[in-house]
Amino acid sequence: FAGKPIKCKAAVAWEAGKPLSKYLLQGGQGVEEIEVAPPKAGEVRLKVVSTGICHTDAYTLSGKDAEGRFPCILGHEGGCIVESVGEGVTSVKAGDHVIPLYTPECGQCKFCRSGKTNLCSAIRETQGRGVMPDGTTRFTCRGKEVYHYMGTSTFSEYTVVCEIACAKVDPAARLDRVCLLGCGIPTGWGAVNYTAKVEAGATVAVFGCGAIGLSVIQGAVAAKAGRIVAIDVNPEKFEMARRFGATDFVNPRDFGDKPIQQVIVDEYDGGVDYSFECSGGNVEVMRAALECCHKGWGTSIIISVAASGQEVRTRPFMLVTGRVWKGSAFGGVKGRTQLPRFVEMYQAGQLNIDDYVTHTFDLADIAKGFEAMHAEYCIRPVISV
Ligand code: AHE
Ligand code: ZN
Repeated sequence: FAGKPIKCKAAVAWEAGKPLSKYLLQGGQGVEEIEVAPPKAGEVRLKVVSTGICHTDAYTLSGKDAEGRFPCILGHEGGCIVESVGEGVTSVKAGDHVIPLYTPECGQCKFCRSGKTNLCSAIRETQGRGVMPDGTTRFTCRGKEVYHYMGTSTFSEYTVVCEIACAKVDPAARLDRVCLLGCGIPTGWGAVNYTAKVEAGATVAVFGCGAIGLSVIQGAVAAKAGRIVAIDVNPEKFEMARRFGATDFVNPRDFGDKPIQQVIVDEYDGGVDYSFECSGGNVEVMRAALECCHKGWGTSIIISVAASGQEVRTRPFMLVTGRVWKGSAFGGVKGRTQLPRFVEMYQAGQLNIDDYVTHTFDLADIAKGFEAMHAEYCIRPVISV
């Protein structure tokens, strides 16, 4: 196929606020046929083997994402194999196993050279507009241009991404597992170890025990944190949190009207050393996470994505008296240089990925994956593409 368009199946999100299923069911088929153009210079065409579904995909589909553009192909947790490469691409070749990165790593922009952040700026602007760096898309469906999403678009049998957005990983690793390293797991683990730099013995509070919260817990165990406090209004989540290494469990609903920040300050000797907000974008939880931190040094990391227009608040006194508010994207992880190590940890049994996979579906049934995410208990649906 190299150099030629590929016809393949994909889940196309035609319109914001409409369930994917409505369109997937058109014509009685679960998915639609699209055409994927060959990669241009600096680009790589990938065969997607597996993909996770993240709440951010549902968020964008809902229409709340200021950057959502339709029609598009969603998906950003991919386990892929390079099909062909465009002109000038040297760091990957056909057959390599890669995880696409929504936070790429060019190594040359001001951000990459700063050594202070993983937020590469090389292609961020076009990525946010759903196009490749030359301003065009590689997808067409029913004669219409279809936009890319987060520079990854993994809900398709084939996708095109930039070379700088390819993390090459050990081909021995299961792609139906390491696909989850495309977002949720490094986001939580990295927030602990790269953004907060949690030290041994520290007390850590985790608000929300979904995929990100569990990854924070794993990261805190790796950092040898002392007490790891799992907080969730759904006590069903505590069993898995315990399995991942949480030591304490708090359900805010058990304390009546008492604000959860007050509960934590009272129970944990003035508050925690670090807190992580993995609530799925609830700005009141973000506030509670900051305010449950210990006076003088407690640091809170915002991880989840709040709907555009939402704002966080606290009394400035909370910061004046030494609490620190931070946030990070993709856990501060530099994908091309640091993601291969996550795969090694998984292969060595030092990073749990298997337990996240609570549901599996074929691409044609991806709508069921979206439904499962909002069902009672689901950490991650993984789609076999
Ligand atoms: N487009 C959204 C913002 C979305 C957002 O914050 N995305 C996170 C990743 S979510 C992964 O599930 C992120 O990494 N952001 C950094 C960046 O550069 O976008 C909006 O509200 O406009
Ligand atoms: Zn995500």
